[in-house]
Amino acid sequence: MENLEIAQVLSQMADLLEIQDANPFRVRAYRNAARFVDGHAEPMRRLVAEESDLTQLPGIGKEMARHIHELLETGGLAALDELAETIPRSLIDVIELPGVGPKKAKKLWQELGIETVDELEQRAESGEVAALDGFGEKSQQKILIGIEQFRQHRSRFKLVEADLLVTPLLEYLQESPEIERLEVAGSYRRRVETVGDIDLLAIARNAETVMDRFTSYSKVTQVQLSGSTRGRVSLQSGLEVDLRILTEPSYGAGLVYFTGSKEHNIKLRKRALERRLRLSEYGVFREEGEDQQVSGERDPWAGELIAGRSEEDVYAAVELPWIAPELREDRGEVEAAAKSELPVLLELTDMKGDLQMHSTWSDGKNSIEEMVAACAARGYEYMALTDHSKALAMTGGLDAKRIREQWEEIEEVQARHPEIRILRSQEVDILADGSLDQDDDVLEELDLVVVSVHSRFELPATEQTARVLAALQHPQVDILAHPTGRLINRRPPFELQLDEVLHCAKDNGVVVELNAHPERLDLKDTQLMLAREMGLKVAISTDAHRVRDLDLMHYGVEQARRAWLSKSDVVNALSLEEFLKTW
Ligand code: DGT
Ligand code: CA
Ligand code: CA
Ligand code: ZN
Repeated sequence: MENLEIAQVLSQMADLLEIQDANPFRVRAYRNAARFVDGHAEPMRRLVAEESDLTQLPGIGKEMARHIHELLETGGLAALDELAETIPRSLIDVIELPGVGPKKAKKLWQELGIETVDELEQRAESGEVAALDGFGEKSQQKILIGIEQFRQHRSRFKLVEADLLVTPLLEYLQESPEIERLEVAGSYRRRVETVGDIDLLAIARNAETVMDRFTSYSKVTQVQLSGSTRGRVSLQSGLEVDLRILTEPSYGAGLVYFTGSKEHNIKLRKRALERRLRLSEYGVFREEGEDQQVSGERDPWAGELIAGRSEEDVYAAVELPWIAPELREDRGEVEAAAKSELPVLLELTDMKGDLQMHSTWSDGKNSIEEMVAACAARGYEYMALTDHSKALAMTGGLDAKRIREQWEEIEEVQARHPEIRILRSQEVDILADGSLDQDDDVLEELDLVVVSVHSRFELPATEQTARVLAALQHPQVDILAHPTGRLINRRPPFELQLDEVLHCAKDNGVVVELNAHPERLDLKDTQLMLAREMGLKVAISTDAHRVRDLDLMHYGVEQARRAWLSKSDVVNALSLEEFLKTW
């Protein structure tokens, strides 16, 4: 059991005791102990293994020390189980809602029988909470807002949302002259499609000033922890942010550790042990003549520090080249690195064109001219205009007649923009029977045919797969767009036998899309890895519906890197000349 988990149990004890009207000193003892344990760098399990006297620690008395021992030995706490017999555990969530707290939670429970957040929401919506003595309209409203935040906070944030929330926080912290270094680690640095929380690492001239600045950021709604080297806050959005202040000799090791993933870290630690070294968040240590297996439970600074300042040093100490954060998922990267077989990963600057975007001819917000000028300004050699086909009537999708009219406008714009090649294209709907929503003679005249599913998501897997396979076998089809139809945190992928689809694409010379839009990222990383292993080519496209969406390309590139893709795996990393030869 880790310190954080121990702290959580102690703080739950405090919550339930408060409802029980226990002695306030006792409640405070639990809260203090929880705060101390959570902020303490050394794991309690190590202290207990060394038989240290826990009561020597600040805030830990005899009872708390007994509890910690019990938690570490049994994984549970009898005292908490006992309390939970008379008070429902689910009240803990209710207590922690903004605007509730132990006193009000108790009243809601005793007078209205409310035990869960869901029940509280129902009763607040029906107005029963406002009618309670000591509550009123205002307080009921505040509770409903609190519940909404609670829900958001329970789900993971899309990477793009995290970017929007983290960027201003970083700017705000950077303004402090006390900050020498500041970086985001964790899943955010690995560019995982969603993040649970944000992990900031810093080197500070004065840790206390930096911690104060962090906890007084205007978007902070709750300071969960504010210690000398670690702080944790919740923002208005529900996003939680950790700040850890590290020392220079350990910074690289801390960056490796807190970037994770946990599974990657475990592999690195194992390599260190095999070399009679100890790898931790503080550095790589050599301990002469000791059994490394047990030394993990000793002083974290024991032995000679041989690396820690930079990530490169840490990897080099375990005889590895530096590994890009996007690869650190224990998907074979450590083994590949050891054999010098890591791929040269795709970079944003490798991208030579964007192969899916919409204009005002269908549901886009900008004209062809505006989209073309914007693509040229981004240094692209080519771009494909892929307005929708007529089945998507609400988008103003184009039938055969209108798309021919569009080609006239494309020709005019092309004449004004010789610096970029405009490809005539369309995002053609795959109809329910697998046929395409455009006339064959039009398809033949297009430079690039992109197909996708936009309807009948509910078809059973066999039918959905047959539908897509039929489309892939059409001789004019070039790219299968957003193959699974998922919207992150909003709509699950439709049922599909993806391996069959990928094989069929390969057999028919069809490229699969990685839709770079951060709501889609479809295919996702593990699926792209399958495509790569099969030798299938990938197109990375923004699906822009306005000029500024063109800048979402980096999300696609990051996801591609997570799937180990190189420049050579991606069709729109080819020069115009090479690109035209592939179709
Ligand atoms: P998230 O926040 O759920 O999106 O995912 P992460 O990867 O950011 O995870 P988080 O925030 O819990 O921890 C940040 C990093 O710290 C994690 O990637 C690896 C490291 N870490 C955390 N707990 C452990 C642990 O128990 N063992 C090891 N080896 N590493 C850990
Ligand atoms: Ca995290
Ligand atoms: Ca974290
Ligand atoms: Zn569209």
